[in-house]
Amino acid sequence: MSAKLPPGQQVLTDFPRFGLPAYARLPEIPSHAPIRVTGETIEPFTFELEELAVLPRQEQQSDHHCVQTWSARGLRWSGYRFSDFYERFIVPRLKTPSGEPYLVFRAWDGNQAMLFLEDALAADVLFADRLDGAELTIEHGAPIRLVAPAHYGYKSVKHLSQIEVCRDMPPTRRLEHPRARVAMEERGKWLPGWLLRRLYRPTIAPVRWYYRRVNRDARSRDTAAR
Ligand SMILES: Nc1nc2c(c(=O)[nH]1)N[C@H]1C(S)=C(S)[C@@H](COP(=O)(O)O)O[C@H]1N2
Ligand SMILES: [Mo]
Repeated sequence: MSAKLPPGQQVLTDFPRFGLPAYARLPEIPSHAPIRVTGETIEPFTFELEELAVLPRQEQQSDHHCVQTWSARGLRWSGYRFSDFYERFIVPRLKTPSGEPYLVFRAWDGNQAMLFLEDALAADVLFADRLDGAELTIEHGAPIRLVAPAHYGYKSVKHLSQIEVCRDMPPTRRLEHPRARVAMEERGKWLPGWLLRRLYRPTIAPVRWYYRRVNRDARSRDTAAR
């Protein structure tokens, strides 16, 4: 967490559940939800979430910067460093000693994002299972989400289901910038950050409204069905 906000961001006092409209509905997560790790140059494996407990627990306070220009400051995450996971779980299964330069993180709701391995190994990239002193809720990415504070929020994939290790740069999705570094205002791959911030800012309120509405309607339908 730094004192100054990155370029083009404004502070929100809350931390809304947020994303593309397609992912507004809370996803159905299987009650047993191990994470699969795949890739041409590793021995694929699946790990149970409980296995992460062999790694040292990491507490961290960091800011979340959504590409749509809102920031939530001082979030207290708890979980495991991705770099510790990488050393312990992935490195021993690599068929190439140097490892591959790209990773894709996929989620139970169908969302995904790629990260350069170099960026994913930063000390503040976590697999988080706790937020602000409580177990991570489904709204914020349970059972496990990625937290990559130096990158726009869309790289912090919620509800992790799969990780792929890639030799070639995987295709980025729609508006995704390959690195999306907040400090460099790498908001998107087509248009410059200073322009995108103007286009994105007016979309915050409608997305918040839609996210609240979709889940309120879903909850009342569930209650009616019971
Ligand atoms: N699986 C998944 N991860 C996701 C998203 C999503 O829709 N699905 N949205 C991304 C975006 S755009 C942002 S800003 C953050 C929002 O996290 P929050 O809903 O916990 O606030 O999650 C990111 N990770
Ligand atoms: Mo976002």
